[in-house]
Amino acid sequence: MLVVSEEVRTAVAERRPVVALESTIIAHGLPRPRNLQVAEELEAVVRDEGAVPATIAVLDGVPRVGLTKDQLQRVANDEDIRKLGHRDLPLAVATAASGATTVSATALLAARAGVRVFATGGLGGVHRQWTQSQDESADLGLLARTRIAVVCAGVKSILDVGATLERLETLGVAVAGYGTDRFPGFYLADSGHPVDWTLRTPGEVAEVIRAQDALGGPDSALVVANPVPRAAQLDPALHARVLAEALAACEERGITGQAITPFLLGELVRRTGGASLEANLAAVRGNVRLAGRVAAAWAAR
Ligand code: PSU
Ligand code: MN
Repeated sequence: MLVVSEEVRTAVAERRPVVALESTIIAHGLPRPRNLQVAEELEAVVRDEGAVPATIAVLDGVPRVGLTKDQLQRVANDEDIRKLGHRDLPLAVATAASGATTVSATALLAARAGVRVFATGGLGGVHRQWTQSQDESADLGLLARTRIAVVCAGVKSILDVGATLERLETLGVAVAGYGTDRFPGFYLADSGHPVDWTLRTPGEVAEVIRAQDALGGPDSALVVANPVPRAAQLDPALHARVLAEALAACEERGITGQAITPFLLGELVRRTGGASLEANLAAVRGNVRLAGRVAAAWAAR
């Protein structure tokens, strides 16, 4: 039911470094045609660190871990491709649908394929206005039940970051800042919230993964929160202004459900004249590079 590319399967079997990459950011998080360039670039960054990239998506009902060039192109170019959270996977399989996988679906499929390290941009989480909408990304619940290390720039700043951190604590998901004691803010290096733990090298992250495996306990994730380099972050004042505008536009147009995150990210790109896109990409690139190094350190175990 799950097709793991030969390259990824062999690397996992031989305990060589592998990094899982999600596809929702490609299909729904970035504008075309830049998205395909970025998808290819991210795979190249993983290879540059001596690891094998495993981009994950569902094509014609087949969940795939590790895509060919043509398959990656399809994910980037198909305007009708769905957005699949983990709950959507059996529905997509049974109906032969195609979809890009979010953090939750990617983490589940990666773990099934034996991939231990995953890189993305920003995690989903608790949305502002949660008390009315009850909108909390399925990313959180899945990360509470999946043994995977996910390198991210924190959670998307469109969310209620404080509430998301509280949920991660309740759910028992380990969180550490990478080289910082501040929780990163996706487009910003600092979300304004502290983290309790700081890890400083890929080797230290690999040690935590090892300890998680050795301790056993519930299968939960490790969130490695890696800030966007300060020089590449979005201007905080601009961020605050356009985010307020985008949230108002979202409410005005009555956007709900799965469409909220892509809508807000798109509005931010438009309203910052592309500056939020550059900050997003800088964050993702940094995360993918760090994930490659962590995977390499873990493989050397
Ligand atoms: N990070 C990005 N861009 C994205 C996402 C994350 O830089 O598009 C995606 C991830 O796939 C994440 C999803 O799982 O947004 C969360 O969507 P929702 O809030 O609907 O759960
Ligand atoms: Mn949601």
